[in-house]
Amino acid sequence: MKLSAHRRALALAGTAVAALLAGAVPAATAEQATVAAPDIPVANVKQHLADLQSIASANGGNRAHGRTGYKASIDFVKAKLDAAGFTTTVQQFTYNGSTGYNLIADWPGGDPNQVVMAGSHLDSVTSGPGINDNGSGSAAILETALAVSRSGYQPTKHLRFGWWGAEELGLVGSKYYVNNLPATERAKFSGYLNFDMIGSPNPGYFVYDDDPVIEQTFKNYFAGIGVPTEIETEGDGRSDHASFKNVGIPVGGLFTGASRVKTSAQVQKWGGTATAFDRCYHSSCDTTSNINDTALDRNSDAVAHAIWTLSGTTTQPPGTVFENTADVSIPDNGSAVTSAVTVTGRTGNAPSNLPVAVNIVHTYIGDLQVQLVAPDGTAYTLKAYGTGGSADNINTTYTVNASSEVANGTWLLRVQDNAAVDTGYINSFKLTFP
Ligand code: DTR
Ligand code: CA
Ligand code: ZN
Ligand code: ZN
Repeated sequence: MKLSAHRRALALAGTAVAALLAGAVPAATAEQATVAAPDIPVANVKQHLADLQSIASANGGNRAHGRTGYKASIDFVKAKLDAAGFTTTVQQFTYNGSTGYNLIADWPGGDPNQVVMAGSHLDSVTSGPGINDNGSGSAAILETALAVSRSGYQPTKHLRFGWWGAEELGLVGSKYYVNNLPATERAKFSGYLNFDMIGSPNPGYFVYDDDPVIEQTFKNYFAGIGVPTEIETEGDGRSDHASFKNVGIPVGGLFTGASRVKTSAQVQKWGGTATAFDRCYHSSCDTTSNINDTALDRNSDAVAHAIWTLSGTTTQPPGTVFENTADVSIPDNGSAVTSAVTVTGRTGNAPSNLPVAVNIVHTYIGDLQVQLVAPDGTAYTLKAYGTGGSADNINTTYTVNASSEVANGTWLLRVQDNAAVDTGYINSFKLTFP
């Protein structure tokens, strides 16, 4: 159907003006709400463990300090965090004649004078791949960090994550990090949360008995899911939290047990067997089959609960709308046209469920290809050419997994009419950030 001359003139004018009008139509943000921790998908955590297993298998069977498998592990974790909008730093140190690496990842925003940090050692012993010790902790905090990005969480306090080198040789990496923190920086820490072995195959649920607020935060989580916990009694000095505790930073953490044997009373409490919590501790059998999925899931969710709770639930401008309502004429069987919105004021990446509201007036939508183009140029096809047949108009909200895209920037709705006769125009294009 041909547009009337009047409508067409408006539409053409709209095309020219569209680029100028591109931009957000700020919505009235809803009442500021608090934000609860999301569930951490244990499947995602297990995928990270599978990837770490592959790294070990490709590097002599381990991920130990000074070996190629460790640096490959650092590079693997760093790449995911960079893609998710974190500010990452690799800190080098030397120990036993080999170069070691710590990976630090800061989530932009939050009060820089109140730092909440979660950490895990990423190195294994030389005798095995170290999937429970300590791929489990490393993968859980990695997935929690990715969940922060996916949700666009904006905590009151500043979030920082750390993956330590050479813990197995004596907390070397975390000591190096803390020792190189000026006293002024140490004073900014609200707390450090340590996760070393949190997926043991015959698990116990242990909470470090250090800072009372952190301890209670973890206890509350497990009480909420009906899982009894015990105080970790052998933990002092046995993992990276000791490096932070030694300089007066409040610490806490979780542990599911190593070579110690589960008592019969603990079997009654948690199930399992009266054998070692992890019979593969520091052994070659510490592989992806050396993980209890339920323990890994519960502890990953506890990590997220503590991070969200201790960083101060804060406001998230829900329902922030970026919309362009300028009409843009679509040339019949012609080149693609675009409508643009410029997203500002967001931190990190777009969500995995980004609503894209599209309104196109057209008399044969089968002619149209409709795409969302992210600020970096990545195109997401919302509607393929040839679909929709002779129906009129598109008035649909599509959901796009845009979690790999940085939120801020200019997003385009790109439309092309690929068949003659029928034509139309873009009426509006709207992105809604949660
Ligand atoms: N030293 C840790 C394992 C370990 C043993 N006991 C505890 C208590 C709390 C945390 C960790 C541990 C390692 O081998 O990496
Ligand atoms: Ca979960
Ligand atoms: Zn160990
Ligand atoms: Zn460990």
